[in-house]
Amino acid sequence: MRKNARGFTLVELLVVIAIIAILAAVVVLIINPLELMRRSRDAARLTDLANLQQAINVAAQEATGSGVGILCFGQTGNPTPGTVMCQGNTNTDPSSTRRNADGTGWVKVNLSSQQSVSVPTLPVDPINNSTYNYTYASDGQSWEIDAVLESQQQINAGRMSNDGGNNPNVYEVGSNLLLLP
Ligand SMILES: [Ca+2]
Ligand SMILES: [Ca+2]
Repeated sequence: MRKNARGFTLVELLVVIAIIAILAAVVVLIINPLELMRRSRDAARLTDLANLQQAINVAAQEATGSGVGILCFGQTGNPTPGTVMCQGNTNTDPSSTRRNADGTGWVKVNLSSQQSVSVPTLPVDPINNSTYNYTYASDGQSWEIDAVLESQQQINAGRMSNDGGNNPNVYEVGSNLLLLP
Protein backbone atom coordinates (compact mmCIF):
# COMPACT_ATOMS: atom_id res chain seq x y z
CA MET A 1 0.00 0.00 0.00
CA ARG A 2 1.25 3.42 -0.95
CA LYS A 3 1.06 5.91 1.82
CA ASN A 4 1.38 9.02 -0.31
CA ALA A 5 -1.22 9.55 -2.96
CA ARG A 6 0.57 10.42 -6.20
CA GLY A 7 -2.29 10.34 -8.66
CA PHE A 8 -2.96 7.65 -11.22
CA THR A 9 -0.36 6.04 -13.42
CA LEU A 10 -0.84 6.06 -17.16
CA VAL A 11 -1.68 2.37 -17.12
CA GLU A 12 -4.35 2.88 -14.49
CA LEU A 13 -5.88 5.69 -16.52
CA LEU A 14 -5.88 3.58 -19.67
CA VAL A 15 -7.55 0.72 -17.84
CA VAL A 16 -10.24 3.04 -16.50
CA ILE A 17 -10.79 4.56 -19.95
CA ALA A 18 -11.03 1.09 -21.49
CA ILE A 19 -13.59 0.00 -18.90
CA ILE A 20 -15.66 3.13 -19.49
CA ALA A 21 -15.51 2.56 -23.25
CA ILE A 22 -16.66 -1.05 -22.87
CA LEU A 23 -19.50 -0.03 -20.57
CA ALA A 24 -20.58 2.69 -22.99
CA ALA A 25 -20.55 0.23 -25.89
CA VAL A 26 -22.64 -2.24 -23.88
CA VAL A 27 -25.14 0.46 -22.99
CA VAL A 28 -25.44 1.55 -26.63
CA LEU A 29 -25.90 -2.08 -27.71
CA ILE A 30 -28.62 -2.66 -25.13
CA ILE A 31 -30.51 0.61 -25.41
CA ASN A 32 -29.71 1.32 -29.07
CA PRO A 33 -30.74 4.98 -29.27
CA LEU A 34 -30.92 4.88 -33.08
CA GLU A 35 -33.47 2.06 -32.95
CA LEU A 36 -35.45 4.01 -30.36
CA MET A 37 -35.59 6.98 -32.73
CA ARG A 38 -36.65 4.70 -35.59
CA ARG A 39 -39.39 3.23 -33.41
CA SER A 40 -40.67 6.65 -32.48
CA ARG A 41 -40.79 7.71 -36.15
CA ASP A 42 -42.59 4.46 -37.05
CA ALA A 43 -45.12 5.10 -34.30
CA ALA A 44 -45.79 8.52 -35.84
CA ARG A 45 -46.20 6.93 -39.28
CA LEU A 46 -48.65 4.31 -38.02
CA THR A 47 -50.66 6.99 -36.22
CA ASP A 48 -50.66 9.23 -39.31
CA LEU A 49 -51.95 6.47 -41.58
CA ALA A 50 -54.57 5.32 -39.08
CA ASN A 51 -55.87 8.89 -38.74
CA LEU A 52 -55.94 9.38 -42.51
CA GLN A 53 -57.73 6.07 -43.01
CA GLN A 54 -60.41 7.16 -40.57
CA ALA A 55 -60.71 10.63 -42.08
CA ILE A 56 -60.94 9.33 -45.67
CA ASN A 57 -63.57 6.77 -44.71
CA VAL A 58 -65.66 9.45 -43.00
CA ALA A 59 -65.21 11.82 -45.95
CA ALA A 60 -66.33 9.10 -48.35
CA GLN A 61 -69.37 8.32 -46.18
CA GLU A 62 -70.40 11.94 -45.74
CA ALA A 63 -69.87 12.92 -49.37
CA THR A 64 -72.88 13.05 -51.61
CA GLY A 65 -71.27 13.41 -55.03
CA SER A 66 -69.71 10.76 -57.22
CA GLY A 67 -66.93 8.51 -56.01
CA VAL A 68 -64.52 9.86 -58.59
CA GLY A 69 -64.74 13.45 -57.38
CA ILE A 70 -64.38 12.38 -53.75
CA LEU A 71 -61.33 10.12 -53.91
CA CYS A 72 -59.75 12.08 -56.80
CA PHE A 73 -60.77 15.55 -55.73
CA GLY A 74 -62.35 17.66 -58.45
CA GLN A 75 -61.96 15.04 -61.17
CA THR A 76 -64.75 13.74 -63.38
CA GLY A 77 -65.09 10.90 -65.81
CA ASN A 78 -65.43 7.18 -65.67
CA PRO A 79 -62.77 5.47 -63.62
CA THR A 80 -61.19 2.20 -64.68
CA PRO A 81 -61.16 -0.02 -61.59
CA GLY A 82 -57.60 -0.84 -60.56
CA THR A 83 -56.05 1.87 -62.74
CA VAL A 84 -54.57 4.79 -60.78
CA MET A 85 -56.44 7.97 -61.65
CA CYS A 86 -54.84 10.35 -59.17
CA GLN A 87 -51.75 10.11 -57.00
CA GLY A 88 -49.84 12.20 -54.46
CA ASN A 89 -46.59 11.94 -52.52
CA THR A 90 -45.31 13.80 -49.46
CA ASN A 91 -41.80 14.11 -50.87
CA THR A 92 -42.34 14.90 -54.55
CA ASP A 93 -45.49 17.03 -54.42
CA PRO A 94 -44.85 20.82 -54.31
CA SER A 95 -43.90 21.80 -50.75
CA SER A 96 -46.23 24.82 -50.90
CA THR A 97 -49.37 22.68 -51.30
CA ARG A 98 -48.48 19.15 -50.18
CA ARG A 99 -49.97 19.59 -46.69
CA ASN A 100 -53.28 21.05 -47.89
CA ALA A 101 -56.17 19.02 -46.49
CA ASP A 102 -58.73 20.34 -49.00
CA GLY A 103 -58.00 17.80 -51.74
CA THR A 104 -55.16 19.75 -53.35
CA GLY A 105 -52.47 18.25 -51.09
CA TRP A 106 -50.82 14.86 -51.40
CA VAL A 107 -54.07 13.14 -50.31
CA LYS A 108 -56.53 13.85 -53.13
CA VAL A 109 -59.54 13.85 -50.81
CA ASN A 110 -61.12 16.95 -49.33
CA LEU A 111 -60.78 16.25 -45.60
CA SER A 112 -61.34 19.85 -44.52
CA SER A 113 -65.10 20.01 -45.07
CA GLN A 114 -66.09 17.15 -42.80
CA GLN A 115 -66.93 17.66 -39.14
CA SER A 116 -66.34 14.26 -37.52
CA VAL A 117 -62.59 13.85 -37.98
CA SER A 118 -60.61 17.06 -37.98
CA VAL A 119 -57.60 17.19 -40.33
CA PRO A 120 -56.39 20.80 -40.44
CA THR A 121 -53.21 19.92 -42.34
CA LEU A 122 -52.04 16.66 -43.87
CA PRO A 123 -49.25 14.82 -42.05
CA VAL A 124 -45.97 14.14 -43.82
CA ASP A 125 -43.38 11.46 -43.10
CA PRO A 126 -41.13 12.33 -40.10
CA ILE A 127 -38.09 12.08 -42.42
CA ASN A 128 -39.82 12.70 -45.76
CA ASN A 129 -37.06 12.05 -48.27
CA SER A 130 -36.86 9.82 -51.34
CA THR A 131 -36.79 6.69 -49.17
CA TYR A 132 -39.23 7.55 -46.38
CA ASN A 133 -42.41 9.23 -47.59
CA TYR A 134 -46.16 8.72 -47.89
CA THR A 135 -47.93 7.98 -51.17
CA TYR A 136 -51.64 8.27 -51.94
CA ALA A 137 -53.31 6.69 -54.97
CA SER A 138 -56.88 6.19 -56.09
CA ASP A 139 -58.68 4.78 -59.09
CA GLY A 140 -61.69 6.97 -58.29
CA GLN A 141 -63.47 4.15 -56.49
CA SER A 142 -60.93 2.87 -53.98
CA TRP A 143 -57.72 4.19 -52.48
CA GLU A 144 -54.37 3.19 -50.97
CA ILE A 145 -51.75 4.94 -48.85
CA ASP A 146 -48.23 3.55 -48.47
CA ALA A 147 -45.50 4.37 -45.95
CA VAL A 148 -42.07 2.87 -45.31
CA LEU A 149 -41.27 1.69 -41.77
CA GLU A 150 -37.66 1.53 -40.58
CA SER A 151 -37.39 0.06 -37.07
CA GLN A 152 -36.27 -3.51 -36.49
CA GLN A 153 -39.24 -3.82 -34.16
CA GLN A 154 -41.76 -3.26 -36.98
CA ILE A 155 -39.72 -5.16 -39.58
CA ASN A 156 -39.35 -8.18 -37.29
CA ALA A 157 -43.05 -8.03 -36.46
CA GLY A 158 -43.82 -8.29 -40.19
CA ARG A 159 -45.81 -5.09 -40.12
CA MET A 160 -45.02 -4.33 -43.79
CA SER A 161 -45.15 -7.91 -45.07
CA ASN A 162 -48.33 -8.99 -43.28
CA ASP A 163 -50.56 -5.99 -43.99
CA GLY A 164 -52.61 -7.75 -46.67
CA GLY A 165 -51.06 -5.68 -49.46
CA ASN A 166 -48.95 -6.62 -52.46
CA ASN A 167 -45.66 -4.98 -51.42
CA PRO A 168 -43.69 -6.50 -48.51
CA ASN A 169 -41.44 -3.42 -48.34
CA VAL A 170 -44.11 -0.81 -47.57
CA TYR A 171 -46.89 -0.53 -45.03
CA GLU A 172 -50.19 -0.34 -46.94
CA VAL A 173 -53.58 0.89 -45.80
CA GLY A 174 -56.72 1.64 -47.78
CA SER A 175 -59.72 0.04 -49.45
CA ASN A 176 -57.70 -1.50 -52.32
CA LEU A 177 -54.11 -2.38 -51.45
CA LEU A 178 -53.41 -3.51 -55.02
CA LEU A 179 -53.54 0.02 -56.49
CA LEU A 180 -49.90 0.81 -55.77
CA PRO A 181 -47.39 -1.86 -56.81
CA1 LIG B 1 -47.10 -4.40 -47.44
CA1 LIG C 1 -50.12 -1.89 -52.75
